[in-house]
Amino acid sequence: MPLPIQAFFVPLLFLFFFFSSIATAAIVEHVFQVKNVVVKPLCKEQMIPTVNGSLPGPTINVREGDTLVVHVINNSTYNITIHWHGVFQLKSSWMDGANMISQCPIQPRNNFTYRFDITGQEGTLLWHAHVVNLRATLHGALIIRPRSGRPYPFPKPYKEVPLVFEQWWDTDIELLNSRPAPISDAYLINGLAGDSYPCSKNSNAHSLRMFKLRVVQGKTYLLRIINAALNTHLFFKIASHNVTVVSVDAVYTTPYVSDVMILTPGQTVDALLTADQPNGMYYMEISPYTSANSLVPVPPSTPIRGLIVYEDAKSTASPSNSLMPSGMNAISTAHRFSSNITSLVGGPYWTPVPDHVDEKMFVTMGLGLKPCPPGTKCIGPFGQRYAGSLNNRTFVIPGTISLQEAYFYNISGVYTDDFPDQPPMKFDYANFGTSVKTLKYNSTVEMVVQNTGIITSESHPMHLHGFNFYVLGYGFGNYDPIRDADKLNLVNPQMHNTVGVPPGGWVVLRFKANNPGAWMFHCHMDAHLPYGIIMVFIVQNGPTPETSMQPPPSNLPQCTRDPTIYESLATSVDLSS
Ligand SMILES: *C1O[C@H](CO)[C@@H](O)[C@H](O)[C@H]1NC(C)=O
Ligand SMILES: *[C@@H]1O[C@H](CO)[C@@H](O)[C@H](O)[C@H]1NC(C)=O
Ligand SMILES: *[C@@H]1O[C@H](CO)[C@@H](O)[C@H](O)[C@H]1NC(C)=O
Ligand SMILES: *[C@@H]1O[C@H](CO)[C@@H](O)[C@H](O)[C@H]1NC(C)=O
Ligand SMILES: *[C@@H]1O[C@H](CO)[C@@H](O)[C@H](O)[C@H]1NC(C)=O
Ligand SMILES: *[C@@H]1O[C@H](CO)[C@@H](O)[C@H](O)[C@H]1NC(C)=O
Ligand SMILES: *[C@@H]1O[C@H](CO)[C@@H](O)[C@H](O)[C@H]1NC(C)=O
Ligand SMILES: *[C@@H]1O[C@H](CO)[C@@H](O)[C@H](O)[C@H]1NC(C)=O
Ligand SMILES: *[C@@H]1O[C@H](CO)[C@@H](O)[C@H](O)[C@H]1NC(C)=O
Ligand SMILES: *[C@@H]1O[C@H](CO)[C@@H](O)[C@H](O)[C@H]1NC(C)=O
Repeated sequence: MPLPIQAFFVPLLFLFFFFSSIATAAIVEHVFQVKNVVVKPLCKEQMIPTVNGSLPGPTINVREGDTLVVHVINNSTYNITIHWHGVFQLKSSWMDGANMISQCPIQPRNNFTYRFDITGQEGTLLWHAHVVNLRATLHGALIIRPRSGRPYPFPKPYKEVPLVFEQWWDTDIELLNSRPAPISDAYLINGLAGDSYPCSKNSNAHSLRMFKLRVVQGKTYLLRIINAALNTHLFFKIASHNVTVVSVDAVYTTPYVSDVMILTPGQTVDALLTADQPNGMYYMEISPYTSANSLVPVPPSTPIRGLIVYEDAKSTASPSNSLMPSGMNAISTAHRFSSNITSLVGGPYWTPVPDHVDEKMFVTMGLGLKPCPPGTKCIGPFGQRYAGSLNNRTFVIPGTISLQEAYFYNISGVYTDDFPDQPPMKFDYANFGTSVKTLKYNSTVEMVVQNTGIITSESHPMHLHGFNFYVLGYGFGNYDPIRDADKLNLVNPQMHNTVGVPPGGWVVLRFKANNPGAWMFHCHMDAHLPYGIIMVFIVQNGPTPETSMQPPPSNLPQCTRDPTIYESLATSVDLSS
């Protein structure tokens, strides 16, 4: 395979031999060296933090039922956490890697070992840093295959190909770290910008800087697609080919044929591509979906291309192009793709939708404006500053200790347990605080998430840590609890860990809170995290040790060596209970 990062398939082969001999769960162990290296995807050399020096970072291959152990050694100049995006972390909430929520960061010259089981899910997920903008370059694929001997619920593909979409700033990472990030310069497919960018274009035609997938006519490939972009939804299309979606966010779907797909930041799609066209070369293309109105700056819409090359294609052939949706067509295309996916009922891990709801929440979400504090310069429209909120709460990330430690050790003053189930009548985006919603173990939560679009009605990708949720419905306008509730899909709804709330519209989500710990629910556009579009669910312990939080690992990174914060922790909670 002429993939740019050969490492993709080396561990795969190794695992294949390893697992063909044993049928039981394995321990898969890796080292992540986080270090600054110089790369040059466009014209300029840039120093970026990476895992092991590659962009994207190494692909992790596991099987369902395995234990994954990753030793993260921070040899960079940044605070780091690694989030295993979409992994349930059943009984391992300390391993979620959410900075200041599940743990304090791994500081430079420090290390931490993530160790957790991967159970009850298969497909493609991603890992990424969860500290300010660092996931722009610290990310990679996490591929969960079925346990040895178990087939996929679709025809076995000839080959599997990870496709990681990334957003690139051709600028100093320090500037990127000053929030919010400036407008990005390019997108990348597996680290490569393609032939429509300067420097990419000039470097020896199609030979160097464009991702190429060589295919054999008649064979079927499983594309494992990840949107690792910080801030943009991306359309993906292959010229003259349809694909069959078989899984989203590592949940199997009813096979769905489409010529174009859309992924929000943090979403993944597994799709089968059959090389069923005449020998030749075909562009694959990604393009940003900008649902925001003109008040919000949008990145350039230059297409980002890769190439499908049939084995017998003439090297002189010119690739055929694809036509990307644009304008209003983009909104309807995005909606058609997103809303038509259904789960594979009866497939592996399918669980029927719980019909009894314990907690009903109506959550308004949006981006607004606040006056700029005197003496500062704000980048929002009319010289104001952006402020985001959920139900009139603008979340403030704790500064001295992680929220989960504050919960576990019963330390007061870090958060308030008062996140409202309903929005107040009127918003003014003034209510800054760290507010959480506490859930009883095993309760079923239903959330209507309403995009209020105060200054812009752009689509926000909402991501829940620790759980998948059913997406019972999508719609535009205001959610109507009578008319719209009747149309919800309780039979075979799609499941996600990240969902794009339509611009000026709503989604209805349902999940079962069967995993104790502190779990973020937040907008996965990284630019919106500092605006506070975040809340946290605290799921209480169940009745047994098996359904209760474990104590944190002894080497969990600490925010400070200040003994006054930590000295009483060991005695403040009875760990034996
Ligand atoms: C990284 O580790 C090396 C030792 O392995 C140390 O000399 C260096 O200062 C560290 N750099 C950073 C940025 O932590
Ligand atoms: C990362 O690099 C380290 C040190 O070079 C190596 O031991 C490790 O195997 C690499 N990890 C992966 C996942 O490739
Ligand atoms: C850590 O980074 C420093 C430069 O910051 C470098 O000199 C050293 O070799 C690195 N160590 C490892 C183990 O990569
Ligand atoms: C990890 O950190 C501990 C101290 O916290 C240190 O003893 C150990 O050598 C470090 N391991 C690596 C691989 O750097
Ligand atoms: C893709 O699917 C559509 C609808 O099923 C069909 O009309 C079209 O011909 C297909 N295109 C290709 C290239 O197979
Ligand atoms: C998908 O959803 C749209 C509504 O957005 C509907 O018109 C269409 O028939 C659905 N089905 C398919 C296969 O696209
Ligand atoms: C937690 O602390 C509060 C006071 O700060 C106290 O009222 C409560 O009983 C404590 N709960 C537990 C479980 O220790
Ligand atoms: C929204 O939050 C602000 C700040 O706390 C508060 O003054 C205002 O009353 C809240 N809005 C409503 C309608 O409760
Ligand atoms: C939680 O729900 C599951 C079914 O979803 C049930 O099997 C289990 O007994 C419940 N546990 C508790 C403690 O309620
Ligand atoms: C890194 O984390 C520590 C502990 O939370 C914090 O004190 C420090 O300010 C952080 N550094 C940066 C650059 O954010």
